[in-house]
Amino acid sequence: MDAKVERTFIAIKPDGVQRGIVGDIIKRFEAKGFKLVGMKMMSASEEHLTKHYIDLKEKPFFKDLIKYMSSGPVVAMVWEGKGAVKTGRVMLGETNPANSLPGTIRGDFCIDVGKNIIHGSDSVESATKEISLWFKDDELVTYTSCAFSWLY
Ligand code: D4T
Repeated sequence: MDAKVERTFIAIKPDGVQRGIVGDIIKRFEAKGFKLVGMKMMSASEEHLTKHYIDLKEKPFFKDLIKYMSSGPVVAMVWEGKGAVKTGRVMLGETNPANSLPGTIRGDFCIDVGKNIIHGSDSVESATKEISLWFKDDELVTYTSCAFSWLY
């Protein structure tokens, strides 16, 4: 695969939506140079979220996590670009905002691990699975950004 078309799944969680941070988050990914290829707002069902977080099913915080994630709308997005998965995670910061440096999204906008405002795929393999769970093929767009030749 061409490195420049690597895709990652990013979701602004219910607290990020309620607190009005959607624009700030989108702005960071745009300013970095990543290309938005899919976006929708949705209220995710517990069943859908259980599929998304299936690897965490045995964790003690699983039930609270599903309750929190289904407590309001989320903004689901797919961003594309070279190193989108790894760089996306760096931009997010650590899972626990207390360990996230200033300048990262969690470092700048939240406090508690149970309200950490944003999700980002942790590997290319997870990204592929998550994108197909959250988006139908025809909800993703292919286009050339006019900034492409100024980024690469
Ligand atoms: P997500 O998947 O939401 O991007 O988070 P991370 O990839 O950074 O971290 P994760 O999968 O280990 O955790 C998923 C989700 O669970 C919440 N959580 C996590 C929690 O409430 N308590 C905890 O102790 C941990 C480790 C936060 C993120």
